[in-house]
Amino acid sequence: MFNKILIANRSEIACRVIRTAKRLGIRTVAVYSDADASALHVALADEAYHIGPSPARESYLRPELILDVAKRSGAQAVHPGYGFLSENAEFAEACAAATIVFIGPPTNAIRAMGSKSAAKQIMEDAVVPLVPGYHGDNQAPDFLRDTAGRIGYPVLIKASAGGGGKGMRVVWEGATFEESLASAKREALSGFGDDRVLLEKYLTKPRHVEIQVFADTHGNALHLFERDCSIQRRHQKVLEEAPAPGMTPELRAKMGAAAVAAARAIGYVGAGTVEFLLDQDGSFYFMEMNTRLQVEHPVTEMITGQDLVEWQLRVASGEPLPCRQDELTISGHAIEARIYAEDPARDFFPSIGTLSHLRTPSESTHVRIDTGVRQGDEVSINYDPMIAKLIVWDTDRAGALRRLQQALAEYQVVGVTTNTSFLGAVAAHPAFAEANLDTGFIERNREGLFPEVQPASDKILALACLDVLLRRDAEAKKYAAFTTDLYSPWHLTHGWRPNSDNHHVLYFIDGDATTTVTALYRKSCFLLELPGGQVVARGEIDETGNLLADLDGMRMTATVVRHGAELNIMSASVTHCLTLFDPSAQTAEREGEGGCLTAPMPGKIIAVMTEAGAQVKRGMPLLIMEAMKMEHTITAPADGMVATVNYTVGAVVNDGAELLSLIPEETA
Ligand code: MV4
Repeated sequence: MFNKILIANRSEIACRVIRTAKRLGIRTVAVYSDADASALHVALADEAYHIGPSPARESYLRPELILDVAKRSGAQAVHPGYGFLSENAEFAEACAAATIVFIGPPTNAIRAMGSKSAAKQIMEDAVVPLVPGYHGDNQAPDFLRDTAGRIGYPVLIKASAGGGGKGMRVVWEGATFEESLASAKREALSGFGDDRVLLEKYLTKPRHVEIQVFADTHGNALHLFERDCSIQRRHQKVLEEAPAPGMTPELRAKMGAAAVAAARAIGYVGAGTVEFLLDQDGSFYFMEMNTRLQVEHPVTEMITGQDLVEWQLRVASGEPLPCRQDELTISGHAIEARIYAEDPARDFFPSIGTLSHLRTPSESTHVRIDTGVRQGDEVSINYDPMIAKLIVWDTDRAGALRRLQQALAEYQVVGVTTNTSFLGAVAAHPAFAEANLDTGFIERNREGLFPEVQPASDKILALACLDVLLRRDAEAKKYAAFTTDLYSPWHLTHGWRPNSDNHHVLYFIDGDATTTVTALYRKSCFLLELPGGQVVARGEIDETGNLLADLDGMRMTATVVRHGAELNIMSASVTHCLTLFDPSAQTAEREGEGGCLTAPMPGKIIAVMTEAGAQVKRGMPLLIMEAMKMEHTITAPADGMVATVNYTVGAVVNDGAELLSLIPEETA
């Protein structure tokens, strides 16, 4: 077994490999780019070496930089993780040339699986089931068109050098074959530098079921059962689970045997995954083989109780497989959700920023979190925006699904937008609960997975108000404690006024809407006037910052996290973001501000008291707008000359609209 290994990766997979290495008493060497200088994987490793600038092509994808660190650190082996150099045959050869063990398969196996058509030929010879089709060298358009006719439409054209769905074309009828072929070849040439294609019968509602295989250097090979990865979006896996729903022992044995035969056919060593398309009639067909540890390997670990990274380390150091096939069993059901910093409402565009608040569900035998980030970390554009993998386990699928929904609801992230609500919608969808799975799941159930963002409920507004008011009280008490005049009426925050009903008015901007809540102070509680009526609210903020609330006698816990003027209210499975608008702060902000004057919120212009060219003095009223049932007077922030007046009485303006512009005196 190795004494020291280098992990040529970052984030969650690097942390995950380090965790197993530490448990086995193996010293670990991390590598990091500029952007990862304070990353978790660097902190966890025994040693860490800077390898270059943030872009992966200048750091993690540079074989010579990785090898240099391996030599300098005395690492005996390199674990590539997944992605990056994990399926780079040249890197694996360079490791061998430097007598450093590449923890992965032999390079010829990597190369053999690198070409779809070559892989299919190997599988055909090994009697592994293939989709009916053609993957030969004859690429003449006429021949391919005739072949497609013999296969029978619909037919799928795939780039031989492609993968992950790139360069695929579905052809529904012969009339469109030639143009689809030409288009697929063009895309293959530009994408992979190789325009060869193969043809397959197109399966209209397949599942993606993959088999985990493992082989050692002593001729042993086995499988660790299957994973269903059908829930994908644009060929990116979203949710994965093991075992596959509805799998029978007979089908499992057949698919497992086919996967092991595939591994043996290429002299495989180490962890590998054989991907199949499983048709509705129970037929299965080889799709491709991945020569690395997969992102989703934890669901296999959770149902078998095996540590696949430990298996990798043992096999790479020459040990035999830790188990025989008949010693492996399935216990329970596991589901993995990939938590990403991306915005489903913006077509899953990556969301970059600082993880200003990060609170995760507690880990247990039922909940595992593989992550590479900590609160305060930056999610940068340089890498895949995965925040974590949330893996849950229970004795059956329904139990695992409940655990998943609960854990997703407890996963709190502020500072970037995440896909947790989308994942929760998938997990809560009846079709998912019924295991009605296939690769078209997300497209087919789209409208149920992207619910319209609803306005804040009265409950959310009440929680936000309670948090604001309780924090203001706490702030005031803290301030009062530092003054000599402990009993000054100015320290009181309960809003008491002689001859009036003491109250606070809170303004919230909720998407495009604005909501006003009046909070009346009562003995030991607040009476909140919400859109849906009055609520008696009381509560406290505990030492962890949680809000313990009582709304009309209904008790609940919530977390309200500030991010600038934003309030992120998280309670049970609901997360809502409101912006607290403080008119006094807005005016204060303008004190020193020269230049243009913008609308503090959406509203309507009801009076204009100036004109372009007018000389004005600081504080002079220039314009009045009405918003949230109130009048807001926009005053001159400084002495100067009005340059432009951009709206007339009656105009409706958006938040931030430039109402007028001013040339301050010193520049006038
Ligand atoms: C297919 C198929 C239907 N019929 N082949 C997508 C990328 C690569 N993994 C192979 N893929 C497919 N090949 C035939 N003959 C449907 C897909 C497919 C898919 C497969 C697995 C997981 C997600 C998918 C999403 C779209 C299409």
